[in-house]
Amino acid sequence: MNGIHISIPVVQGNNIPFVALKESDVLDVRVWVYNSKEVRYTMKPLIIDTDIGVDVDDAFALAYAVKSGLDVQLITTVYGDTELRAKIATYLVQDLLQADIPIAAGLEKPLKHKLVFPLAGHEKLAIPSGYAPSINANGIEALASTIRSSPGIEIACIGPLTNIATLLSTSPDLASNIGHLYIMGNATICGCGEYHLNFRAHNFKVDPEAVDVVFASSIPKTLITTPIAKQSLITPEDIRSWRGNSVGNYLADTAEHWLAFSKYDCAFLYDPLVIHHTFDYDITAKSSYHLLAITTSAAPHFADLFLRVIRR
Ligand SMILES: [Ca+2]
Repeated sequence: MNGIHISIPVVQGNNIPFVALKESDVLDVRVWVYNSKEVRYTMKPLIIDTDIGVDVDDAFALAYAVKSGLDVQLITTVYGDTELRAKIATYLVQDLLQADIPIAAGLEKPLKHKLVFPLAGHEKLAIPSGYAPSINANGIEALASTIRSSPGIEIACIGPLTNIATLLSTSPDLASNIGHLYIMGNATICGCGEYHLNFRAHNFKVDPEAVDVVFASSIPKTLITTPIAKQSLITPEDIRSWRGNSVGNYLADTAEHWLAFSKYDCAFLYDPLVIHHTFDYDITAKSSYHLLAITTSAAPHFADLFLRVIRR
């Protein structure tokens, strides 16, 4: 903080879970309060690499990042129809949330796998008919230039790891510029101080070679695991409670399309929990293995926090 001490006002209440304060280039501190717990963090540049479109949790994650005031410098899309995914992200982030964040479409095909699961069909309902924003089709180049210009930048990897693996393979010098990778996936922790990555997790299963590249890198990583993330969920009643404004209506519509398709009676907050780790790392406990930490405990109050932020 460059030796400057500033007293930061804190507001606590059901509808105001945190207060943001931003002053000049020497202070960029946010204070986030939940009950008596106070979390202070400095703003850090962040990239979000997402497969927004089928499961609604990516849309939740982008809304959660923007509504939390994070310094998101780039959003890239990955896997399958990345142009449609980029259009969905553009509509949500730039049109509805009014956030000036660049968005670029990344790679459609896994490194080696021939099979790409098709979209479910309800994704096109997430953008208005005829919506045709200009899309930057070179996500890898956008990743490289953003990382190069922002040493220490962190990446929330909430889709398959194809883009990140390709970046590390084609521009290995950029690995030292990446401060941390927060990865949604799965692993089994063994009793002998070891772990095994679990390739049944969707993000790992569809591009296992990309997982190998990313996990072989020297970048510090946190793996948010499926069983831990799955313990934070919201109900159809929670979703209906968002209605009343354009963003809330959009998220509710999109979530209801997903629930109708998936036949689930709740929506799991996998990807929002990944985003939350980027500014409140202790939301879960973890086991550490050199450069990798793997979540081991649930975050029982996270769904409540998420709902409060989305309702702001
Ligand atoms: Ca995702």
